[in-house]
Amino acid sequence: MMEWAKQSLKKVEASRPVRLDQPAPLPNSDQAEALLKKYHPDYLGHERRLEIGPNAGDQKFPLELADLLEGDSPVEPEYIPQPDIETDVLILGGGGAGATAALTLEGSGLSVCLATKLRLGDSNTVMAEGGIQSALGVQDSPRRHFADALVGGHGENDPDLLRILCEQGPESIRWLSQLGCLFDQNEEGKFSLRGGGGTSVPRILACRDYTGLEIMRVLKDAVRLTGTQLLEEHVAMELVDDGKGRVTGAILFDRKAGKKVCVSARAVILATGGSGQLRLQGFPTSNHVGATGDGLILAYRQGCCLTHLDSYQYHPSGACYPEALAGQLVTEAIRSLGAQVVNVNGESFISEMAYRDVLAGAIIKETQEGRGVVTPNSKIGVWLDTPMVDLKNGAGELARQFPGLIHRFSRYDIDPAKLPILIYPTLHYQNGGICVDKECRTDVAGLWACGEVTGGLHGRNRLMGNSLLDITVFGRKSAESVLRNIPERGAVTLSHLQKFRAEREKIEGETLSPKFFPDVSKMKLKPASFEKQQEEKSLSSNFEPPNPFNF
Ligand code: MEZ
Repeated sequence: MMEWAKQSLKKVEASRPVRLDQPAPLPNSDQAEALLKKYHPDYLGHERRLEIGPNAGDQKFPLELADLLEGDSPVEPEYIPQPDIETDVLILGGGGAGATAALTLEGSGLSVCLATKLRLGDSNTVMAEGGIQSALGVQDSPRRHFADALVGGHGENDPDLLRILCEQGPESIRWLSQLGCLFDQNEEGKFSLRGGGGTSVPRILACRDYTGLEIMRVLKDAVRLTGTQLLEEHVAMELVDDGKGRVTGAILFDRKAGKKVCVSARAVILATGGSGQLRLQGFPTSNHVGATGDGLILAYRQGCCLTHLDSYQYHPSGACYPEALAGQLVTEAIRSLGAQVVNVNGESFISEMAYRDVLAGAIIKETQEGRGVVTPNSKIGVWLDTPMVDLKNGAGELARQFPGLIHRFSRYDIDPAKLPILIYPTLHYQNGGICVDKECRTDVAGLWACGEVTGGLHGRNRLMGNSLLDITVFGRKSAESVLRNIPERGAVTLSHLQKFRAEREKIEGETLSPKFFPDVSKMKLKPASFEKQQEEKSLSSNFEPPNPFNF
């Protein structure tokens, strides 16, 4: 297998004994900065300022996102919202943060409605592999966790949010365990803790390499047992307001019925997740198909400030070969157990435990300077020397710790315990997002936000495992704050949209936003019925399946 890379694979194998004894060093701060400035996609000027809305004229946004933030709503100007559903709390988003908020509200006496554009659980949460951080180790503490995350975030994390995250870590693990989440334990029955890029002590709990899937499994099962009204395949098109600046619900699009549904709510929690499927600069992504940044657009139109959205996380180890796996996550945990990052000549050029942004920059540099490995389809990457995990930890360790990885690659006749795998940075996480306070309140009354859609917590570079903790801690916080502060029911209008439309008259172009689904998925707001799809397939002689690549 991978005959085309035979020469390079020989060099990788030959250099293993030396690399085992002499791993590449971590870059110093000058080297790290130089790598970021010259090679990291955030620093290449693919961004612009906005002309309208609360962030107009200040920070820059990636071009793809800027166009959507200034786009027009798909809701027709003549539409007059009339509530079809009344609920106390409307949660938008069916991933980990939204599910956690719903569970926290259970039993409070408030009615809760959770709307998700796909199915409950379809989210970046399930894509998270390597683990969740919590200061549970003997030499660890929330302060140490705080310090590590602050350095990793380039000192730009919101200290109040970060403090809450770190302090609430142990309690969140207890909560998830009580719900039934089975974190890996050692022989003494204690949680196994792994290290990660930027953690000064082992702090990452995992469920092998499917941690997010396991967490979402228990959250999803638990939500289905609550009184939460679930609206699956309901796409959030627009938020509604009371005409005096308070959010009072949302207009959804019921994909099955093919019609709008207006929900009146006393409080709305936005938990719509990230935006990796915008595939900035043509990068592949590790994100699930719904991650198109919808919540950012809806909140921005209401007047919410956004922060740090010029900062995205490109996970250094996205799969690069075989192409069917392109962009999929190869968990950082593999690197923390010893897999090294190696170029075409079998040389280890940077410590695999460098911060994610720096490591991504170093990999891009290596490929741009001719030391990458070129696939038969002209994709380029570097090796992640996975057999080193067994060399360092004993035979069978890779398969024991990373069954998901073995399963995915074995379908293409690649055994990562025997052969290295080819990687390239993949768009993984939206570091920035909607500004929130310690209670997850946005700038606009009636609207709370939690999870990846928010910004500030992780600064400019999130550490591994802090996003699964984020959704747990702040999913709960947002719901607790709603419980304390829920307003009375208000009128349902689109007056903010009228104001936004007046402001956007100066914007050229006809972009409609949110995007809802990535172009490559060919998914539509209103899906064609199954029969119609079959009919279209048989009528069209040149029918092609969706192309999962966009780079
Ligand atoms: O938090 C993450 O992004 C994570 C755990 C990713 C991974 O490498 O597994």
